[in-house]
Amino acid sequence: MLSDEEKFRFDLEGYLIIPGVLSLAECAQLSELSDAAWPQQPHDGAFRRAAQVSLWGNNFSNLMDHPKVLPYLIDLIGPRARLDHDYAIYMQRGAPSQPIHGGPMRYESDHWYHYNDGVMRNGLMVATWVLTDAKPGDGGFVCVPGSHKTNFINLLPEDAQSQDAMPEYVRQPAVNAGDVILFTEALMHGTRAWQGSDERRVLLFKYSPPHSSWAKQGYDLNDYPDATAQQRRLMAPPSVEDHAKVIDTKS
Ligand SMILES: O=C(O)CCC(=O)C(=O)O
Repeated sequence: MLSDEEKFRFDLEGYLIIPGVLSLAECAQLSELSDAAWPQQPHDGAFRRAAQVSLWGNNFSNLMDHPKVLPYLIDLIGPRARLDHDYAIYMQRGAPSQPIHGGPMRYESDHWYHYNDGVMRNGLMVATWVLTDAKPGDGGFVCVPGSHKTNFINLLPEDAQSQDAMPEYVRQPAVNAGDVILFTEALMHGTRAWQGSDERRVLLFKYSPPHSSWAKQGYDLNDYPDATAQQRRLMAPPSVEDHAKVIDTKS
């Protein structure tokens, strides 16, 4: 559940950092397990991306409804939130930038942020599990704070969008291993070239409201024999009528 200050910040900036959700030992364990599940290949470049890390074992799939993060997602998406897709981004020093994208309803109908009568709601949302530190200037996740409410999405200069320039309104939040970055895809955001000395390692779990799906294909529950009832509700296909509440809540 968001505190009053977190509500203020999310509404103001379109993202939040939940500090220290995982311990350093848990981050190291996830990192080690990921090396076994997704070993680096000789032809891999400095930027690596892997789909569906939730299939790498229960340590990964259990992140989808982590008790410290799920209540935030329910507050921001609603009680019938669904897990849409998940993946990893690993970047070595010199890995290139990915342009700034997202923003409210530019091309994608599920990128939105609404506020009404005390309630915040979002389309596609992201929980980024940070396994390694990103210090100021290292790169990685960048965003334009407040742009989830912009009326001038098309006026972001091209060099800022491509990240050839970094105007002061583009921010790279510093994060520590174990933090979770929560952001709405209505926020303009991207990936900045990695300058850190260690490999950047993040796991991204993306969530949708009950009626929408960004992914082409949803989760096959047969792939998750150990999934709990709550995780099954979370991975259920999109439906307004049919998508059950993930956790029991009166809202
Ligand atoms: O953390 C990052 O590198 C940004 C990922 C991204 O652009 C996205 O989730 O759409």
